[in-house]
Amino acid sequence: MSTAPRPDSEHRPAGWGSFENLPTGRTLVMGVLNVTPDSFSDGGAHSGPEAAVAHGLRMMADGADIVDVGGESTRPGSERIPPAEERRRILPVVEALAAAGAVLSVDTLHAGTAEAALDAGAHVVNDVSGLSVGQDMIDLVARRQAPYVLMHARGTPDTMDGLAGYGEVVGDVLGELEGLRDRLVDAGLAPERIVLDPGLGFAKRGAQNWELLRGLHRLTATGHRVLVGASRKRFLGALLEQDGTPRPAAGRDTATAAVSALSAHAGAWCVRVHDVRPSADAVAAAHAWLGVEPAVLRPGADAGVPPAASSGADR
Ligand code: PMM
Repeated sequence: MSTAPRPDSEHRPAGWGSFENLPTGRTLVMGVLNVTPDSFSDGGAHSGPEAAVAHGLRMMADGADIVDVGGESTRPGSERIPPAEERRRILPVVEALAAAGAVLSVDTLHAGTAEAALDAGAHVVNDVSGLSVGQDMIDLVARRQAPYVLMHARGTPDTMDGLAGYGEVVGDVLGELEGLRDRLVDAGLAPERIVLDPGLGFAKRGAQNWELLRGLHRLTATGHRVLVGASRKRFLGALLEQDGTPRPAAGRDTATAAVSALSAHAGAWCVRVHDVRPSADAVAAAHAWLGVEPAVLRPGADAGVPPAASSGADR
């Protein structure tokens, strides 16, 4: 559940403006903005891009450092849509949020959509294809030197649930990510632009997600930034089940925030969440625990002038 917008005088979220300006030395929060026809519908009046943009701005005010814009659901069994429709949904939202200074990632399986979003002002490509990644996507991010979230997945949203056989899940996922990472580097993408993501819930059974979280340090040990996307996922619903019934997605935000805090403690670069405020707070608590300076906790905290990433002042 999102918090209500603050009064107008305070409701001027200042984003970090570019990937290079994102703070270093603390875990970032990425807010999920799913721009699908029913996502923001209140029965008609506010179902257009305006409602999605307003939600993105509200997540920034709540502490989102990055807004992840997606137009196509990748849940198991979800419906595939033509890339042209995907672009029609997300591009106006990307343009408006980029103009407001947001750092934006585009959550897409399609190189054409990723390129159009980069042209419209997005900064990061977030691709959940995993082992099915197309050469066109690899060539695109290499050509544009676009920061790229390389998420582990096997198969497609329709087939992935049957592909969760592993010898040792952390080692297998890491090995497959490193193979993909090498393809990206061979194509010319700078290694520091590659973010690794274990792909929780993508060809993973319940307990395997916890093993991956327990083994997160093996991903951070590669030297790459690491992103964790646990928000509201099925394995949290199973954890919180009552009488054999999984907790519905809307009741999983407290557990999500706990995973965010623990991910921050384990050195994740970023957590991807639907409800930003609880995770931003949880990450702030983890940072206080670790002794990280609180000065850079929120975009706009210093009147909207983000510190330069290279200053080191935020370490
Ligand atoms: N999970 C989903 C969608 N996109 N992107 C990254 N990088 N990591 C994830 O774990 C991830 C993602 C599926 O979750 P949603 O349908 O609730 O957004």
